[in-house]
Amino acid sequence: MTSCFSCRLCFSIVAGCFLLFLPGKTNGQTKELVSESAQNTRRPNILMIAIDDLNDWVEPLGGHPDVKTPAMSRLAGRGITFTNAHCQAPLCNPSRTSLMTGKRPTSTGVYGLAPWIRNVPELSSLVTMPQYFSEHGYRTLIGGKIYHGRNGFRKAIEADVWGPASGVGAKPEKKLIPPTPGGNHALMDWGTFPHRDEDKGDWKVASWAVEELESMPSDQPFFLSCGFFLPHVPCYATQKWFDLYPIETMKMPPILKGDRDDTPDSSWFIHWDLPEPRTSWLRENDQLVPLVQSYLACVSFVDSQVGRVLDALENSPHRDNTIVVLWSDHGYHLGEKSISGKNSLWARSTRVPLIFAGPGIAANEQCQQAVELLDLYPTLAQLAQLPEPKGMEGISLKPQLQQPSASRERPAICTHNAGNHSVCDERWRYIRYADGSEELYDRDSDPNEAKNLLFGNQVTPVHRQVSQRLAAWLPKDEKPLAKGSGARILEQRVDGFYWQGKKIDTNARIE
Ligand SMILES: [Ca+2]
Ligand SMILES: [Ca+2]
Repeated sequence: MTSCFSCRLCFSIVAGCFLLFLPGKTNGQTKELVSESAQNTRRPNILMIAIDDLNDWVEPLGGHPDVKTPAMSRLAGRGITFTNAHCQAPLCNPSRTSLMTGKRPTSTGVYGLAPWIRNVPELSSLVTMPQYFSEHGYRTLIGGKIYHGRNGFRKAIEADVWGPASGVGAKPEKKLIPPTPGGNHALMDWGTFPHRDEDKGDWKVASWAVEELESMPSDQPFFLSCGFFLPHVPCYATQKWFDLYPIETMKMPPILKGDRDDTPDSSWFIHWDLPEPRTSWLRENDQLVPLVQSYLACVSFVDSQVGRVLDALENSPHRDNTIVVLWSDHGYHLGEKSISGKNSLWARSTRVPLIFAGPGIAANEQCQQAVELLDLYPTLAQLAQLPEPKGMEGISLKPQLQQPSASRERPAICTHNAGNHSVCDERWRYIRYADGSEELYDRDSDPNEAKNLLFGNQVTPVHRQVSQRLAAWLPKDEKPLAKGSGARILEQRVDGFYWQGKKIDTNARIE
């Protein structure tokens, strides 16, 4: 599938023989170790690069015609780009929880920015991806934003080595934009101010990853997770990155008038009241263009940090035996469909960069099959020739990494709070909300998902048939909210919908 910027312009990854079972040193569970270090040295290393809130505005996905991401293009040239990859939740905590545990939000009940799995008795013993690799003899390292916020930060059970926490780094003395609705949230800011790239949080995370790659012990395979914070708001970058995107020539995203006239009320309920400004506020305050420019500047800056880490890998003894995987936790709206931010079930929120490179992976290829971030855990385990992890809900991408045209049956599912899901295959996106309302988009002819084919009374039998086929994949037996859930929680109760514990008054919609 090719992403289009507008209707008019189309911009276009065998285990050894002897296993010893030794007491685990990190998490109290049995630790399975390969007896010979020679076995370990044959296993590939994993370098996982995570980027926060990065939508498809990267060169390998062509989501914005002007975007400059040479490092991600270089990685794509060495590997496979999944052009139809989707997050399992359009929000940091549930998306990352899903990816790192291999379970859907509907299987854990983690839908909001809280809880952290270790705080929930029935989830606390879930084996995360780094833990699984640690159990199999890997040295695990986590730096920057892998889990949401400071979840698990510096906890020995999560990783052997911890790098810096994620963070903005240098900040202006006060916000650069006018006070934003909903409490003038400190993160809702963007623009440039005098500072140095070296003073940014992501620079420090990249520097840590570079140092670890340069000094990595060679007698043990590693799983290095390096998580960048930008282009998450606040979108601050130094002037040089803004200079890449002169306002006079910068293209704006397709913001279609009346685009939500054919979307149900529930499409508003799932992002009822957010600190991220609506498009109307951005326009009234002359902030739409500055936001787009700031986001692009931050994407290019973070790409340069990806480049520093890739350079370090390529200059290291590990270059030929390391699988690199790059992903973002979800996308981002920059004015499309009347909103900025995430928390929607459309492509702008669900479509994410997903690139694999390394030994055994085809170079410079694209895979158009619908895939899920949930697939990472079983994929990386299989690529490392580890036993199949238990309880995985994703499906290994190894067939596609060897042959990009290898077909997959299952579509990609994204969930935002219980009962609200989108289901994507190679062509269509079907959405069903908790109240039963629906949307269907033909992404071949309508890449911006503008025309809801289930709106009105003229639904064709073909569109009804496609909807029913995709609806059959909707999650069943959805778990209720996990203990301690909070932030961006939508609940359906007997007397209506509640956003963060407050009843939704449909007359008070903020557009
Ligand atoms: Ca995020
Ligand atoms: Ca529309």
